[in-house]
Amino acid sequence: VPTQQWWRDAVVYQVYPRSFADSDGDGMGDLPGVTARLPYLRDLGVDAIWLSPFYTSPQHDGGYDVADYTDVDPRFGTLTDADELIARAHELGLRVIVDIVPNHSSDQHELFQQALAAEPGSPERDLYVFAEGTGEEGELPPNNWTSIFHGPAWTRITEADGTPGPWYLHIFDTTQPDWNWNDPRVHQLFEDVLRFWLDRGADGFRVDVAHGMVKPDGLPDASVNAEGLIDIPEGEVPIYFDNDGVLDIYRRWRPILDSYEGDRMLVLEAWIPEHRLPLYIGEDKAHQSFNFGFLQARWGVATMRAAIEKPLELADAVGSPTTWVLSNHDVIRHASRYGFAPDHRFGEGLRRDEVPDAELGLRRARAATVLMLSLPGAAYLYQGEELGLPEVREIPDELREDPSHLRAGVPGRDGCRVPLPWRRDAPAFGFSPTGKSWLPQPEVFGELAVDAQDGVAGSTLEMYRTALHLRSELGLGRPDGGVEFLEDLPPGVLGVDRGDVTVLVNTTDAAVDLPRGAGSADLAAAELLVASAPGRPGTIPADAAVWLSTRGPAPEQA
Ligand code: TEU
Repeated sequence: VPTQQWWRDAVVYQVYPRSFADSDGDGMGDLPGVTARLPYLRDLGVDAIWLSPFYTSPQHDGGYDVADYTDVDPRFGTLTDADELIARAHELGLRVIVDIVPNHSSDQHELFQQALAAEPGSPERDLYVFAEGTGEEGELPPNNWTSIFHGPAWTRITEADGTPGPWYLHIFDTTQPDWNWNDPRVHQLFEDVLRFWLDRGADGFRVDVAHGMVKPDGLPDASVNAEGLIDIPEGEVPIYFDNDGVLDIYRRWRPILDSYEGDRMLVLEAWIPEHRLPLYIGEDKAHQSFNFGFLQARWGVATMRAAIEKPLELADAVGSPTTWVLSNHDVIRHASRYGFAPDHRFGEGLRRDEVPDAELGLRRARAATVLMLSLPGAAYLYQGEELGLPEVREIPDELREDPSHLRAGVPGRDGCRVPLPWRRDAPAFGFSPTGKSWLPQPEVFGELAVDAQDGVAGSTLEMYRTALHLRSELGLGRPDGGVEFLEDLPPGVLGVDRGDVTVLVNTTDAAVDLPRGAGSADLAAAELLVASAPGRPGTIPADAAVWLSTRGPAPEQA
C-alpha cells in the first residue's frame, strides 16, 4: 500500500453495513458480511472503504445515533469482527475509513442517561445542551430552532421528582441530543475516540455533520420567513451550523492523526458555503471535504461544466484536491435522480408523487459516473451504484425506518438503503442466508444482482470495473493533471481533455458523431477506452459518455 497521501486521488466505496451483506441471517447486514465481500471490492478496483456507523446504537437513525463510540453493536458483530475486517482489508490493500458522529449521541448514551438522572445545573448535564424554556412556566422551547428531520429542535425533560424540567437540543431526531462542545470534557471524549480507532488501524474518519458541533453563544433565535420557518438564504446555512468554534476542533484533531504512521485522514461531511471551505481544509486542518455540487448539478453541459470548474478552482485555493460524489445513504440514488423531470431539485428528498424514468435515469447515471471517474481528486462511491440500483420507492410506510419520513410529504431516505442483491436466484437475492431483509427488495434487484452482471459485457458492474482500473492505471485521479474543456463541440456535448484521455458526454437524446479535429487530437480516429452505452463506431450514443485515448495506444494491462 503506497502511503504518500493516498486520499488525494483515492476511490472510496461507502459501505452502509446494515444493507451490504448479512452473514448471520437476521436480515440485517453485519461486519463479517463486509469482510467476506472485501475481495469483491478489491476486484471492483476501489482503494478504500468508508464504513457508515456500526457502533452500539438503538438504530433510530440507522446508527447515526451512537450509544457507545468504542464498541460494535451486537447486530453488526463484535470488536473482534471490526479488527478482523480492518486487518483483512489491509491485507488486500484496501484502506478503511470509519464514521465519527461528534455533533450528537444517542439518548441511550450512558452520559446522556447520567445527565437526565443528575441535578439541574450539574456537571453531568453540562455535557449536553440543556436550556430553560421560555413562556410563563418554561413550557415553550428555549428558541425557535427546528430539527433537520421534523418539528422543533428541542425536547423538554421531566425531572426525577416528576416536575417539568429544562429542554435539550437535538438538531436531528429527538433521540439524538447534541453534545455541548463548549465543555472540554467533550473534546477529550472525542479525541479518545479518535485514538481508539486509530490504534485499531483505521486509516481515517468521515466526520458526520462536520459543520455542526459548536452552537452560537446565547443560542439566539434564527430569523424566520413569512411561513414561520427558519429562513436559510440561498448558499447559506442555518444559524446552528458553520460557527467559527468548530474550526478549532479540526486544528486539535489534525496533530492527533499526524502522530500516527501511514497518512491517516479526515473527510468532512460539511454543508457549508464555498467561501468557507479554506477555513476547514488545509495542512493543519481536515484533509478533504465532500463536494456535493456535482451531485446537485442537473443534467446538461453548462450545469455539469460549472460543477466541475468551481470545485477545481476551490481546490487550488485550499491546496488540496477536491472530491466527487454522486450518491450516498442520504440522497436519492443517482440512477433514479437523473430520471426525474427537469424541474426536480436535486438537493431535495424524494417527493411521493415523483416517478423517475428508470431507463433514462440509468443511462445518464452511467454517463455521469464515467465523467466523474475521469476527474482529478478523490471519488466517493456508494454501495450498489456499481450495479445501477435505483431508488426504491415502493416501501410500505410501516416498514420505513428513516426518521426524516415523519416530515409531511417526504418518504425519507430508506429507498437508497435497501439491502444489496448479490445473487439473482437466491432468497433475498443473496443478501442473507435466511432470505430475510430488513427492507423489502424490489423484483428488479434480480436482474441487477452482482452475479447477473458479473462478466457480462456492457453491464453497469463491468463498466465500473473497466473505468476504475483504467483510472488507476492512467493516473486520471492525480490532482496535478489538468482539466481542459474542449470548445466548439456540437451542441449538447461536453468535452474534457484529461491528457491521455478525452472524455465526451453527449447530453442530448440522439447520437452525435465524434468531432474531427476537436482539441489536440482527431477524436474520430481515437481508440475507445470506455463507453457508458453501446453505440455505432465513430459516435457518442444519446445520453452517454465515452473515454477516448488521445495519447497513443493504451498501456499494457498490468
Ligand atoms: O447527515 C447530515 C445532513 O445534514 C443531511 O445529509 C441530512 O441527513 C438530510 O438532509 C436530511 O434529510 C448526516 C448523516 O449522513 C445522516 O445519515 C444522519 O441522519 C445525520 O447526519 C445525523 O447524524
